[in-house]
Amino acid sequence: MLPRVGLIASGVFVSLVAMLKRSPLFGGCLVLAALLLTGCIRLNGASRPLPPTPYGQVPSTRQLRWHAMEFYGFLHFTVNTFTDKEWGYGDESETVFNPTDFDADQIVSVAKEAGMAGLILTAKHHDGFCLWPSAYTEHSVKNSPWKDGKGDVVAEIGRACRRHGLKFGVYLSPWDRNHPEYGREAYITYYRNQLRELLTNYGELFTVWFDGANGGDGYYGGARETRRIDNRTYYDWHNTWQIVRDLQPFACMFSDVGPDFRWVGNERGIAGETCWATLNPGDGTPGNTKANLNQGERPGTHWIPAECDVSIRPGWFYHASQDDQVKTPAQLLDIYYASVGRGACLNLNLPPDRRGRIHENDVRSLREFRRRLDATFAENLAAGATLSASNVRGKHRNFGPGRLFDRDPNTCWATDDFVFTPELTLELDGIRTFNVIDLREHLPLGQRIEAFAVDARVGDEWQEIARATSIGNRRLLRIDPVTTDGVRLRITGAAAAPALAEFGLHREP
Ligand code: FUL
Repeated sequence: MLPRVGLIASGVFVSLVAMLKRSPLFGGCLVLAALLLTGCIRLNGASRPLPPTPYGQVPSTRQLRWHAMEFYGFLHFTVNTFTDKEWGYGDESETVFNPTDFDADQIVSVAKEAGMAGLILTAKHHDGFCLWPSAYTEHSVKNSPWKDGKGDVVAEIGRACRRHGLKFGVYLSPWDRNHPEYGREAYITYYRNQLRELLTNYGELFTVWFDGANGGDGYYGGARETRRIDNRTYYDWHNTWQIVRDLQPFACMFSDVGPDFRWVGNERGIAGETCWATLNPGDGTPGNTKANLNQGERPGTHWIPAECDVSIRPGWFYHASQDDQVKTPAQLLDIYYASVGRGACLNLNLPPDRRGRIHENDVRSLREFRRRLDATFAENLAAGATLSASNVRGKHRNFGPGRLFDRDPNTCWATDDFVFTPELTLELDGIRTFNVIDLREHLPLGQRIEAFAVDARVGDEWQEIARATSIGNRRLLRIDPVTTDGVRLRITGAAAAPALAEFGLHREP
């Protein structure tokens, strides 16, 4: 009924404008027209409910882009690859950097085949050696024998990423064990100059990654001493971050506490069983927080979701001695479910070897990991189900449970305001066996759901098969295989009317 009233009102409005346009009273009638128009919107509005009001902190556009990536990689590559170290002292000769068969396309295509959406290269690690020919130091590829000093690893990886459709990001270690001025004001100018080079010469960056290792002993231009800095004040982070905002507005910045995404608190790739995207980072400077990085905090003052960084090998850099310690496909899957599956992004490190390629053992493991993931998520066994929800916002199909199966994170099943604990029953299109449950919240409205449970129908009874807390970008629950034709999702706790974007049931082989 109401949409028709709206249509008639719109029709009357259009004819009125056409008539009055020819009249000398047209100007004055604009006010009347505006009033009528408002009325129309209200009438139509009643039939098509507005989305729920966002709850608490919500992600920025750049953070939403980052969330959507879910899985990307790190490339740890520098003089350490050739000296067999994890942390170079800063006195390494530039001549040690000499990959014998560097192949950016091989590196990037391995990442792409593994399903990564982007790569982050260590443009400079703690040893200070630069993988691009920086104008501000001699300690770089330009003084290495590789390509007669004409090479630029940052440019080559960046271009290969673009060729293969991956996003590109850089790691620029704040700690620099080579630079003579490290610990003093002059180094900050140097660091910012380098940052500007990377932000302006290598196309769009999806991230700038600021690691948290800061100060200690080093070469420091020959001083060979220990230099301590106060991480809260030395880098003047807020002004340093501003350079990134000015030059790459869509780059998300990582440090232990953000500002755009945070460290998950361990280098094993494991997010908290409960993992909120919000945090109370204090004044926001690294080293000045007691925030719970692994689980996040709720309600938090900022939207700073977690990134799980972990290496495919024990070390971040390539060591031939670790060729037999590459994580197995099963270990990689466990990490995936404990990171992406808990609403975080997974940043998996692949260290190029001394040839400048990803080693065959790593490639083998990644391929099988990807094969199993693809097999698992190829089909959503809930997609053909008949749905009945205890509540639908405004009883309108725009917010109906059908939205859970459109593979569009921008639509959602939402409830009326103050309906916090709805239920959804799914009559599956046959008897199905599944062992993975997949949910996503509609992130632009914030993290609303605090607890949920899933039941399977066994005979005439509902039996609980899974329960968990946070969802956020994504929640994956691995369970023992369940065979049934009836499933029920119960939202058991929420801070605001739930807005769930996707729901899936899958079978992991
Ligand atoms: C840390 C560094 O000390 C490690 O070498 C590695 O780069 C890791 C990702 O970040 O802060």
